[in-house]
Amino acid sequence: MSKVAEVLVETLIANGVERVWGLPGDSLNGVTDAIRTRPDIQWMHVRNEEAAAFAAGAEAHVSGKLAVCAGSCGPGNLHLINGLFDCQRSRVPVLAIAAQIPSAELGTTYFQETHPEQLFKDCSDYCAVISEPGQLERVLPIAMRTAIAKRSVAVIVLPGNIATEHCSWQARAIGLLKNDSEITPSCQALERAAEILNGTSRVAILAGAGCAGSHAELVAFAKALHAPITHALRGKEYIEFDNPFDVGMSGLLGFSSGYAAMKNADALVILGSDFPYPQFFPKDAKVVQVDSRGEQIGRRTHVDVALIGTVGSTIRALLPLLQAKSNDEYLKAAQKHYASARKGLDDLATADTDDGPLRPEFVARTLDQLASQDAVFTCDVGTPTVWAARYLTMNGRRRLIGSFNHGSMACALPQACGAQAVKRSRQVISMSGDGGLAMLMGELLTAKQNQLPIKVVVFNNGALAFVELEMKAAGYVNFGTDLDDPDFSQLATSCGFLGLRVTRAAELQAKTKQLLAHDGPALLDVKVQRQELSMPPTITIEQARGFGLYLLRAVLSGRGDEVLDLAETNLISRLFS
Ligand SMILES: Cc1cc2nc3c(=O)[nH]c(=O)nc-3n(C[C@H](O)[C@H](O)[C@H](O)COP(=O)(O)OP(=O)(O)OC[C@H]3O[C@@H](n4cnc5c(N)ncnc54)[C@H](O)[C@@H]3O)c2cc1C
Ligand SMILES: Cc1ncc(C[n+]2csc(CCOP(=O)(O)OP(=O)(O)O)c2C)c(N)n1
Repeated sequence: MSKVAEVLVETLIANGVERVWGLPGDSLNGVTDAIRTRPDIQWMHVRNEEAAAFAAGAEAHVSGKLAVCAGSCGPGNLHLINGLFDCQRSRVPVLAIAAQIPSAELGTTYFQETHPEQLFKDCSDYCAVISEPGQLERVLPIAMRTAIAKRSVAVIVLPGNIATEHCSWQARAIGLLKNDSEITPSCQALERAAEILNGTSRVAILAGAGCAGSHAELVAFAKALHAPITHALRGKEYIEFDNPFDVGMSGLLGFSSGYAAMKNADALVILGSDFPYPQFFPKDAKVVQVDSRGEQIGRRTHVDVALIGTVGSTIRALLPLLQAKSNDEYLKAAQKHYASARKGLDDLATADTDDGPLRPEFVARTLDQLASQDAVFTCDVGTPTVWAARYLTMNGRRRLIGSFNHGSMACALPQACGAQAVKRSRQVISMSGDGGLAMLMGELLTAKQNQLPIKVVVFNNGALAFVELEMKAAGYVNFGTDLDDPDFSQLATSCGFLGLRVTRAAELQAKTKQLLAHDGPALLDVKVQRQELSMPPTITIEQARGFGLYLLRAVLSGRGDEVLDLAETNLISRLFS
């Protein structure tokens, strides 16, 4: 008879799981020991379990398959939680094994006792406690199917003593590798949508991550409607490429053209997007929204027709109901606006500083130009998200991963590890903030130890720069945002990376090439400007007032130098022009 942990591992293997991310501890030792003896599944040792969850999420994002992470009882699995929130919000299938203290001790406030079934509730769609060996035979497949079908997180809470007991059940495949079912809305609902779309000439499309795999349908739809397409950030990798209708991302970090296209439309079609900012939606337009999960519809703006369906099949069903449109003025104007907004941002991506910190836009643009055509990019929450959104060119083969819905710092490095594990020969680049890198810096060792040849570019501005912008916008004087950083290149060198550093624009090209060509993990620490602004396409009176107040306070508090710096990086003129 096999042990529970052995059958658990056998079940994972039978369902295509190739690795488990985690960190051992006594309650988990039965599981790690079962992995140790199997050549067909890998233990991916991390330095912090939070990274295990981020890595598993990125693995699932790139592979489209179920990924697994594990933590020991109490603090071990508590560390998983932040990363699991990210997996759940990004809708990637992840199974977490949360080891638990011996079952006989439960309820006694035993050493490391926590209640994962409560703690993991909010970051998962399924969480079950195993209280006897036979239970896992049904619970494990349910957990795996839930994670795959809902593209979400499922958690199994497994006491260490049960993992090492014997059981009589066998591993088997669950018959579901990914959720690729298609849903088509009813004819009546489609007709109501067509009526709206046929009745107006100014239609805009807001497209999101739900358009993955439906690029051809999306472009055909926009063509039929003469509609500009603005996208939400998570849709960037699926929408922007080979798309003459794309007018840029919307949102505070987006393009004014994306904002205008949506705001001035008479009808808006939302396709597979949960774009979270209500103030960017048009007030009076008719709205048709397509989402495979009905409960997502209408969460951000009013909706006239709700179509519960997958994007591709819904468009295929809707297209024959649309009347040909003759007027393409709205589209043309939006495309023109996009060209000028794009140029405005391109103009910022220059090496105009001979000495001293580089423009981060220039760093991102250089990376974009030198990276391979199938590179996977990960980016930290903070200004690296801005540079990735604006300066990376997607082409249908490149991928972009970040903590876009959960918004957690420090995601980029562990996500790079997760993406790299899927294919070691693929180029994987982490666009890290100096704050973000420092937060999970131990994961450099994870990359080295697991032979993951990731490339890390540190946008080193010596600050929590995104927060500084937020503080400025709200009228606060910067406080608590300085970072006393090490030389990350030296630090990376001592971790077994190739460590490189750039402090002048003239060095960037050669060092980036060296970074990307290195056969192994490598890190490039780039000194970038601290005050570079991620200019929003629309600034509210309140925000403008906030900046004014910031300047006043800065002067009053004797920080005139900083105001001068701000002026030099053109913040003021760009804001108020
Ligand atoms: C610092 C920071 C700044 C940001 N600034 C911006 C910004 O300026 N602009 C911006 O856009 N984002 C920004 N974001 C990201 C933002 O928070 C959201 O993550 C993003 O807008 C959501 O993108 P989405 O709608 O494509 O993806 P999701 O929120 O994941 O929504 C996808 C939707 O598609 C549905 N779906 C999935 N598959 C299908 C299918 N096959 N058919 C139909 N429906 C499907 C899902 O149910 C879901 O409702 C920022 C994030 C950070 C961290
Ligand atoms: C775990 C976590 N803590 C705090 C925040 C709030 N926050 C958002 S961006 C940011 C600054 C990130 O700094 P850094 O990684 O250096 O990037 P920068 O913006 O400076 O380029 C902070 C603190 C967060 N999103 N996540």
